[in-house]
Amino acid sequence: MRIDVLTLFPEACEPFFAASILGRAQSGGNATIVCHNLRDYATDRHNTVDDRPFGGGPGMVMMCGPVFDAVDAIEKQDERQATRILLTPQGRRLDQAVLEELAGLPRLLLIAGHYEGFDERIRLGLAPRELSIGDYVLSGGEAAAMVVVDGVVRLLPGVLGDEQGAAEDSFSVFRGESRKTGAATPTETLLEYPQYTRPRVYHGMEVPEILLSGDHGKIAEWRREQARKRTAERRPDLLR
Ligand code: 6GU
Repeated sequence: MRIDVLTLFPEACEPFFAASILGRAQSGGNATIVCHNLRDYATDRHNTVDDRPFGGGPGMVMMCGPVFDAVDAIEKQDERQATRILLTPQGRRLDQAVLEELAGLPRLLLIAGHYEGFDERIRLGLAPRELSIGDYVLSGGEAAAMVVVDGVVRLLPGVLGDEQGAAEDSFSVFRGESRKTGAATPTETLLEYPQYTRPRVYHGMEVPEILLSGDHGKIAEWRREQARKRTAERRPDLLR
């Protein structure tokens, strides 16, 4: 998959994309992530990308020209059809199902805005999908773009070492063929079960005996019970 990120702050995004799983996904050939500076597509000598709103009011508005020109130039850099995504608090709220859908596409072009908003003709002319990462306001779309890229790339085949690595995350759907649980039960969305590693006792707190038993059937059953209990306590809304 190729992901382009159009932003006023590529220097804020690039180190994030170079680290950890995302860095490895790129060096392993699973993903190509390219940041583009919107200011490079400004057409005046001050490199202006925003202007005051017609009709008055506070703040500045992202101008059409630089965004349209950038999208045009970036899309020509690769033959794959790019799915355009505008990051905005007005967009569809991101969830795991959206990430899974995006992970199946060949190419994404994320557009991170700043200032009070985008000239409405960016929406009308470029017809992007619009995504929000939650019901709160950030000063710009960069953090949201990083969230989307992270959430998508870790789902690409071969990115997580263990093929099933993402299958039992919180918010992933438990599937009948699940290797970790081995259980053939109907699909459900649960928070993840509690995990433990060495030492067996820490500050007087012990690892549950069942996890040391070696009985993988019993362990799978315990984990599913714990996941259900945790989900019921913390996120009853997920239990339909
Ligand atoms: Cl995508 N952008 C901004 N500026 N604020 C947000 C957001 C996006 N999602 C939640 N808040």
